[in-house]
Amino acid sequence: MKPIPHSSCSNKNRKFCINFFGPVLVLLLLTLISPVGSCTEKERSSLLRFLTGLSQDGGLAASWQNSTDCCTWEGITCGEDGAVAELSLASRGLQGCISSSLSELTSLSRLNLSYNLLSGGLPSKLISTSSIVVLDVSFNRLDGELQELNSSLPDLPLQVLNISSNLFTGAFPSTTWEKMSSLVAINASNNSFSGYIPSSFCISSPSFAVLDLCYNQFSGRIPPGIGKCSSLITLRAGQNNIIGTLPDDLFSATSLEHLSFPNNHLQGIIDDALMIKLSNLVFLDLGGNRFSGKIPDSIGQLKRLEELHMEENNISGELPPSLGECTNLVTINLKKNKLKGEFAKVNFSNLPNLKILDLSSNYFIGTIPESIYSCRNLTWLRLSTNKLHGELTKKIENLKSITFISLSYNNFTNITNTLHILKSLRNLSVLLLGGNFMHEDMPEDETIDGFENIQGLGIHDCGLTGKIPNWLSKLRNLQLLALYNNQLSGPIPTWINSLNFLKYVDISNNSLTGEIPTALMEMPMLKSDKIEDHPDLIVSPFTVYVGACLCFQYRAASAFPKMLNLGNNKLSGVIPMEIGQLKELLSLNLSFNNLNEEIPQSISNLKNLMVLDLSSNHLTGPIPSGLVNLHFLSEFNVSYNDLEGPVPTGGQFSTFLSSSFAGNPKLCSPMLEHHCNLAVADPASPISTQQYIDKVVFTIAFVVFFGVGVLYDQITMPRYFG
Ligand SMILES: *[C@@H]1O[C@H](CO)[C@@H](O)[C@H](O)[C@H]1NC(C)=O
Ligand SMILES: *[C@@H]1O[C@H](CO)[C@@H](O)[C@H](O)[C@H]1NC(C)=O
Ligand SMILES: *[C@@H]1O[C@H](CO)[C@@H](O)[C@H](O)[C@H]1NC(C)=O
Ligand SMILES: *[C@@H]1O[C@H](CO)[C@@H](O)[C@H](O)[C@H]1NC(C)=O
Ligand SMILES: *[C@@H]1O[C@H](CO)[C@@H](O)[C@H](O)[C@H]1NC(C)=O
Ligand SMILES: *[C@@H]1O[C@H](CO)[C@@H](O)[C@H](O)[C@H]1NC(C)=O
Ligand SMILES: *[C@@H]1O[C@H](CO)[C@@H](O)[C@H](O)[C@H]1NC(C)=O
Ligand SMILES: *[C@@H]1O[C@H](CO)[C@@H](O)[C@H](O)[C@H]1NC(C)=O
Ligand SMILES: *[C@@H]1O[C@H](CO)[C@@H](O)[C@H](O)[C@H]1NC(C)=O
Ligand SMILES: *[C@@H]1O[C@H](CO)[C@@H](O)[C@H](O)[C@H]1NC(C)=O
Ligand SMILES: *[C@@H]1O[C@H](CO)[C@@H](O)[C@H](O)[C@H]1NC(C)=O
Ligand SMILES: CC(=O)N[C@H]1CO[C@H](CO)[C@@H](O)[C@@H]1O
Repeated sequence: MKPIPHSSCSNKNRKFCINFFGPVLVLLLLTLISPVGSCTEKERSSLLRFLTGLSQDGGLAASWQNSTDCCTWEGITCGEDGAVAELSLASRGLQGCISSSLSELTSLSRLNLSYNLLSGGLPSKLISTSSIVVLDVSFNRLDGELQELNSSLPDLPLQVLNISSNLFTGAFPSTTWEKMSSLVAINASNNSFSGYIPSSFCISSPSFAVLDLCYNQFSGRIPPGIGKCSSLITLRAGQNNIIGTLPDDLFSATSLEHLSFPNNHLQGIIDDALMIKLSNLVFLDLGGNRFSGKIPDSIGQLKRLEELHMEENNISGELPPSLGECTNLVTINLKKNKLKGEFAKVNFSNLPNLKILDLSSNYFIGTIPESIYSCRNLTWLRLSTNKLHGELTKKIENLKSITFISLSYNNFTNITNTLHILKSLRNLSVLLLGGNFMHEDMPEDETIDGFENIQGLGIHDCGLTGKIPNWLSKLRNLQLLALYNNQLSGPIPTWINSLNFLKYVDISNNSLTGEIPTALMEMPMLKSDKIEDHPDLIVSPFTVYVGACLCFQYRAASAFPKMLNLGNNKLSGVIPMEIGQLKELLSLNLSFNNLNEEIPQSISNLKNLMVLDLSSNHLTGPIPSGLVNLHFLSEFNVSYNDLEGPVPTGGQFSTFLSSSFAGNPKLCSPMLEHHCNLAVADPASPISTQQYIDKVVFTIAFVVFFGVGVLYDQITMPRYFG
């Protein structure tokens, strides 16, 4: 018997892999004689070498005793001949490296080490054994490059290789696959492979069915030769840097059911005559590329199609009416293209399974086709930023499952009618109507009730007149209210604190009058973070995509910033001292009002504040010095008031520009025109380490609170990109 070599874990994680017990084991094993029908001494030795290569064995050693038949060891299954056939150690918390000794198990056909913390390389001997059929090392921390196999090897039996969700780098093997005539599936997604996509398996392996290369750094074009993959069912390569067009040859892979190349740099026109060849397609995702031209008419022939994703391309022309013939459609996402014409050209009556329809940010005209109201399973309807007009009709009440409607930035009319129709949709949780109903009256009709589950309501940018209506007080589940850019007058209603979940209020740029009500200072969500038992705002439709390309478009819709924006109104009186109670606030904007007297010291209690804008009021007195203790404050504006005294120094204040303080002639600071007396002046200090840390903390916090949320995009981003 050969002495046991030191672990072959090849690269940088070597330190985990020192074989402490090797010599001892040799002695022990030499004394062993394996009983007939159980695993051989050689197998036991290979397994124990694998075990010693682990720095964390998840308790395996207790079961893997040299004295017992290894067929009884945890995770091991032997064949009828008593030889080790399967090693199944998924989710064991294993750490350390994968010893190449496993390749000596000559009957091992299935090896599953997924969901561990294994590191180092994947021994190439394991891929090239003459026994392994299924190799799954997905969800580990394996790294390094995969070597091309020696071309002199005989044909190998490997059928399934799952190396996804690791840290592999370098070029993806190409000629290696020529040795594997039984290959069925390769999943190499979620690594850092680069270079070209190979297509060699299409020639060598007639049964090749699944290739997943999503989330890597593949470049170059889609290789010719894929069309020879006559059994190919799934081809995913989203989130790479692939260029060029869809090669004609690709359309010869007529078994394809799942074709997905989102977020690459693909371009060109999708050929009508070729598209038809892929009549087995169930899932097509070409989103986030540069495709142009029209959606081919022949798409109607794809009778099995369930998901169509072509968002964020340069697709023009009208929607082909034939789309209405894809009767199995569940998802249509065509947002952010250059589609025009009437989308009523499609008869939606024949799409009973449709759940998600996103046609936002195109140039559609006309009215919402009545036929859409027959899609009883529709949960997500986004038509924002088009040129649609008209009124909703009663028939929309058929959409009992709908949870999200965005009609923002069109030219819909009759808001009273719209709200009366939509109020009965019991599952509606987000309703975005902004940028329509120009200069209509905000309905104050008490018969607007319902909206039982509404969590987010946006009726902004409408120039609506009237008051903040009382019916809003009945929306018990409201978390987010956006009424900015209207002409609403009257006071801020005192019932505001009865909405227990309200945490985002933007009523800026209206004509609201009166004082800031103290009720506002009693808003439960802004006062306390204790209220956790409410479901978080809205599921994003992107969760649906997770099952799709594995192109991880999921974005947390929670973590909405807690915000009050009352800016640009006609509010008067003082900033209530009770403002200090709103400890959860991240952003407070009271700018462009007629507020007077001093800024209450208690404002310094708002420890989470990131944005504070009190500019363009008539505030007097000093800037509260306690504000320097607000470590997250990154935007601060008190310009154009009548403040006086020195600008506080230190903390985040060392990062604010003089424009934050402009227009207060009585303020003094070394950075302002008006310098303070030497006695009070404090030379601007260089940014300290603590301040730098604060900045970093802020940046992280900012990303967390402001950088997420589909809904946040929906509500606030149109302000910036229409
Ligand atoms: C490996 O084990 C994991 C966890 O049990 C399982 O999800 C996966 O399907 C297995 N892999 C193969 C190829 O069977
Ligand atoms: C790895 O991929 C194979 C083939 O697609 C699959 O059977 C297996 O379940 C995957 N493993 C995990 C952990 O998902
Ligand atoms: C590939 O592996 C990832 C996990 O790493 C999984 O989510 C995905 O579904 C797999 N792809 C296929 C085609 O099974
Ligand atoms: C991608 O791989 C990383 C590292 O293994 C893992 O944490 C992450 O969950 C994977 N992503 C998905 C969606 O599979
Ligand atoms: C978008 O498509 C039009 C033709 O429809 C073409 O003229 C234009 O160059 C394309 N733009 C990009 C960025 O590909
Ligand atoms: C749409 O299709 C339905 C069912 O096939 C049919 O009854 C209806 O007349 C069609 N509508 C239009 C506008 O063509
Ligand atoms: C409304 O939502 C609830 C809870 O999510 C769900 O159980 C119910 O089936 C939905 N109703 C319809 C008509 O979709
Ligand atoms: C919006 O609709 C109204 C009434 O239907 C019409 O007068 C107006 O011109 C339309 N505005 C735009 C920008 O299309
Ligand atoms: C709005 O719709 C309601 C109900 O359909 C109708 O009574 C009212 O006249 C409409 N208002 C306008 C301005 O068209
Ligand atoms: C304020 O709202 C009006 C509509 O009521 C709009 O025309 C104007 O542009 C808005 N101002 C700002 C600064 O957004
Ligand atoms: C505060 O609101 C005003 C008026 O709506 C706006 O102009 C300003 O940009 C806002 N300030 C911040 C910091 O967002
Ligand atoms: C049969 C045999 O050799 N058993 C040995 C296995 O290893 C332990 C120590 O880990 C020894 O105590 C046994 O004698």
